[in-house]
Formats: sequence, C-alpha cells, structure tokens
Amino acid sequence: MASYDAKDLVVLEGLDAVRMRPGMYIGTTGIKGLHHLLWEIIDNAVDEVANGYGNKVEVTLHKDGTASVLDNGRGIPVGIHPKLKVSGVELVFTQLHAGGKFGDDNYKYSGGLHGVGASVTNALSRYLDVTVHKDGKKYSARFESIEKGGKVHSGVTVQHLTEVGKTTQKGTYVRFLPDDRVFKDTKFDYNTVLERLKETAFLNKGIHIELIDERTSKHETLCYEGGIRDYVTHLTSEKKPLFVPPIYIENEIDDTYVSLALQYVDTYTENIFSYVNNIPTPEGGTHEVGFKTALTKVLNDFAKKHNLIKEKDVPFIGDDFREGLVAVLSIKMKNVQFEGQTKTKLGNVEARSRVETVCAQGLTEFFESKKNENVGSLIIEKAKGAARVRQAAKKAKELTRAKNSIEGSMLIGQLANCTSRNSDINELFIVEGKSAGGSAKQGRDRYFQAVLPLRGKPLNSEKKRIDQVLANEEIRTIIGALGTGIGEDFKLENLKYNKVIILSDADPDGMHIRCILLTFFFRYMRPLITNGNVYIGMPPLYGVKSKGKIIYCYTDEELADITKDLSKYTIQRYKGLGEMDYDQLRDTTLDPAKRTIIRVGLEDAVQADKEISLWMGDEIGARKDYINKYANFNRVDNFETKTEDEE
Ligand code: 0RA
Repeated sequence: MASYDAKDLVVLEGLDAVRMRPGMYIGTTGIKGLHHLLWEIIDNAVDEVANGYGNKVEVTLHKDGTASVLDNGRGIPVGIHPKLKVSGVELVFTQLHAGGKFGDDNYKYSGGLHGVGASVTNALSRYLDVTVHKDGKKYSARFESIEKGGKVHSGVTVQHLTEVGKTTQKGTYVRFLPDDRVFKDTKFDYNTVLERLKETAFLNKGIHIELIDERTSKHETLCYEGGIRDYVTHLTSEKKPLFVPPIYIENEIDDTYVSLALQYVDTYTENIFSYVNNIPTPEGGTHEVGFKTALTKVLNDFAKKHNLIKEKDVPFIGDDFREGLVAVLSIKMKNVQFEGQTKTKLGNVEARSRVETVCAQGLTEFFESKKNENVGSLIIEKAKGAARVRQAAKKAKELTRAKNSIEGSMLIGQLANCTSRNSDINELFIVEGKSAGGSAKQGRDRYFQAVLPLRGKPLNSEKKRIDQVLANEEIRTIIGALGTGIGEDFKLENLKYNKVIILSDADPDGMHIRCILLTFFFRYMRPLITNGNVYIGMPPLYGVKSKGKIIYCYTDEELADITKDLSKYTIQRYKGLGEMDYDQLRDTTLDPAKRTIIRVGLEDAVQADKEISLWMGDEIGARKDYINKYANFNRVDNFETKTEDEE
C-alpha cells in the first residue's frame, strides 16, 4: 500500500456552494437528505474497515440530536499539507471532494467515490467534532456553521487539529449536529439507519456494525459472516426457497472483484440487487447484463447436457431463468462511471465481460458438481414453467387481439348475445350450469341482456397459474366476450357490457365458482372491479305460494317475516338456479325493475382471492372453515357492497 499523508489529498473547491444549494449535493433537504449526512460519515468509516484496517464501526444516535460514527481504523491523516498548510483532517471536512480515496492507492476499491464527501456533512451541520487516535496520540478538531451579518458561514474551523492527549487506541470518531436552518426535520430515524447498516453489513462480510439509539435505548449489533449469502437468505426468509443454501460464487479478475449469491422462490418476479463498491445500482447496468448473460448460458448448457429439454418443451429465453430469482450481485472496481436517470446505473463497458466471465466460471463449476445436480434440475423445471406461462400468455394475447368479431368464433359458441351494440346499457350474465343458462336465455330481455352459461366450475381450483387459467375454455370465452383483453393489455374502453353479472347457486359449489371468477377479474381485469362493472346476482332462496300468488324471499329472516302473517301457504326452497322456470328467473333475478344485484367492490375481490388461495393451499382446516362459512353464504350481509338502488 502506498504511503499516505495529507499532501496526497486532492483539493477541489470550498464549501460555500453547499449551503446555497444543498439539493445539488444531497438531493433534498427532507428526511432523505438528512440521513445522507450520516451516510457520508458512515461510508468513510466502513471503507476504512472493509479494506482491512479495522473491524468495527459504531453508530450512535444521541439524545442531543447529534449522530456519531466511531471506527477502529488507521485514523484520518493528521499531517499538515505542505502547500495548504492545514491538517489532513481539516482537508477532509472543509474541502469538497477532498478525501484519501481521491485518485490514490490507499483503498483498493472505495464506496465513497459516489458520495459527495464528509465536507458536505460538515457544511450542513451546526457543528462537527472529530477525534483521531493515531500512533499513541489523540487529536481533535472542531467545525461550526457561524452566522455573521445575516449570512451563515458553513463548516468553519473553530479549532484546528490539536493534540489533546495520549492513547492506546486507534481510529476515528466523528460527531455532528444537523443544522435545523437547513433541515425542517433533524431527527434521525432508527429504522432507516438500521436498514442501511444491515445492507452495509451484508455487503461487507465479517465487519461488526453496532447501532445505538440513546434516545430510546434501542440497540442492534450486525455482523454477517456469510455476507451476501446471508443477505439472500434474509431476502427470502418470508418465502419458500427452491433449495438451500443459496448458490454463492466470488472471484477476482482484472482488478475487479465479483461476488454473487442467488436463490429461487415460489413467486414469479425477478429480484436482482446489484452494487458497485457497496453503492446500490437499482437501474442495473453492465455488471447486471454480464450476470444475466452468464446465468442464461450456464443454465441452457446444463439443461442440454442433462437431456432435460424434451421435444414438446417451449424453448427457453433468458427471462425464463429469472422467474422467482432473488440475487445479490456485488462488484468492486476502480474508476466507476454511473449513468442513468438517477446516476445509479453502472456504465463501465469492461465490467460486463468481467462479471460474465466470473459468473459463468463459478456457476458452471457449481452445476458440474454431482451434489448440485439436483439444484440444477429444480431450476430447469421452474424455468420450464415460466416458458409455458410465457407461451400461454402470448397465445391469450393473440386470441384477444384477433377477437373483434367474437360472434364468428368457435369459443363463443355458448354465448347468447344481445342485439344492442350499446355497451352503456348492455349486460352480460355469467350463469352457473346449463339448465339455469337455458332459463336465463329464455327469460332475459334479448335487446340488452346477453347470457353466457358455464358448464360447471370454470376451472379446477388446483390450477392457479396463468397458463392454466388461460387454457380454460370458459375463461377464454369470458375474455373474448368482454372484449377488453387482460393484464397489461386490458382496455376498459373496449368493454362490451356495462354490467357483468355473476349468477351462481347459493351453495358451496356456486360460491366456489363465484370466487374463481372474482379472483380471475381481480388478477387479470382489475379495472373492471375498481370501475364497478362487476355484480353478483341474488336469486331468491325461497318461494312462498299463497292464494295463487308467489312471494320470493332472499333470506331466512325474510321468510320468517312473510310466513308469520300467512295462514295457508307452501314453501318452495330453491336449491339452485336450475330449479326456477324462465319466468321465475326473469321476475326474481334478471328484470332490472325487480331483481337485486350487488356491486362487487375491491374488498370483495381481495377476499375472494384470499379464499381461493386457501383452497389451493393444503391446509385442511382452512378448507373446512371455508365450507362452514359458506354453507350460509348467499346473504347480503356477507358482502360489504352497495345494492343497485344505492347507486
Ligand atoms: C486515508 C488514509 C489513511 C486513513 C484514512 C484515509 C481514513 C479515513 C477515514 C474516514 C473515517 N475514518 C477513517 N479512517 C481512516 C491512513 C493514513 C495513515 O496511515 O497515516
């Protein structure tokens, strides 16, 4: 390591500008900007420790509103700069962009490069104290922002670096008070700091970080011997991992250090957390591209080598290998260039091939090992699922696109459409069962009411993936009939019916169908629900015949109410829609003047979605509860929705 002293520090400009335009340096003067002050100080301490010059960083949030950061590194240089005639410590805190990491060899890689430096923290503080323990001596310096003639002079040295005693320790201690003339809110948030420190601890394996909140006596010690492996385990702790432990590789190539940890979980999203010199790169960049290329290549090779691809399988694309992926990619290199909207995207072209090489080598080695073959097969199986879904989604898209004249389509065969083409008044009844469907077709007003009978359950509850949902003919018929498309392609303006009314029986099966349909709308046509186009039809539970007339009752209470004043009557209990004649169905359920329908709100859809999840889960108890609950389902009080006349 090169020798270092104050003369090596490069000086760029003064602090004046910082207070004038804090936003230029820390983004905002809101709560985020406030914490930025602390990150600058923490990053410096972590750099020192992560480069092997110490092992501990302690962050304290004090009662007096100050924050302090202590490390046991080498101590900030104390020598006097030959030209500028001030100590290294003073340069670090009073000169913008002055720092040991600026174009010298003190650190192999440095996170702080991205940062604006500790001087910005000083510029935006009421005061800042530094104590350095070095070579048996203890030094201190103090800076203040002083108001003079209506102007605040930022970060002025009020005590030059002075030897104040002897010590047996080594390291740096920085304590500062954020300036309330700059920040509306000057209170550090424990959890924000904790989350940041956790991330830092994961990215720098083995270093000890302690957070102490003296205001609340909260306290946390962080140290992850597994580094980003532990990070991935942490990120997936609430989910179901495909294997354990996460895959981990690390290597160095051409002065670039690359480490990668990855896992798959049973969700369908891709989560790659990438970092360069400990700085998050949420916009990705060349390092992420290198990793993705390597992953695709290695997994394709693995599948071929082990004959895991069959004739009937959909060929893989890169996306298929990233469904459910949780990965942390951390690289360290020199001369980083950031690009993108928020300057959080790595631009260095050389990073791409370096990361690709390290990842491809490491992953190949991993999968070539006999004991990891099983992990490889599991990933390929998962990718096959992703490929199938992709294919099915594409087909569904084509289907809904090609579908403007649905009448001519085979799929739409069961639909009895209305004659009106006015989507503002048209209604679509989705009816459970062929016989009820038949009654509905006869009893409807053909001008504006369309009927689509469902053969039974529109799909088996076990089949929850989009490809299986979309493979179902009834669902595809519904999609075709509504005309809106699904998912990202959904267009409310193409909706052909103002009301989509689900008519199912008041029994568990009917309930199940209703839940499945609501879940489908919730997941793939959500605006239909938020816009209030989906309704539940309410057929009566009983028909009370008395003196040649029939009175319909929708609840047990109603039945009791009606019958208590009657002397001679017979009760007919409708077990299903199919038991009603077409004219009964018209009078009770179809005719807008007489029927009751319930508009479905988002809450109901969320509930249905949950319930479907219960069905698909393997918890017997949950299923039993569900059935018991819905034995008595078809009652208004089970819905928190408006009835039509409240509209
Ligand atoms: C450059 C060189 C040396 C130490 C540091 C920077 C340093 C900076 C910070 C910031 C917070 N804590 C720090 N600890 C060390 C080494 C100089 C020498 O060996 O004399």
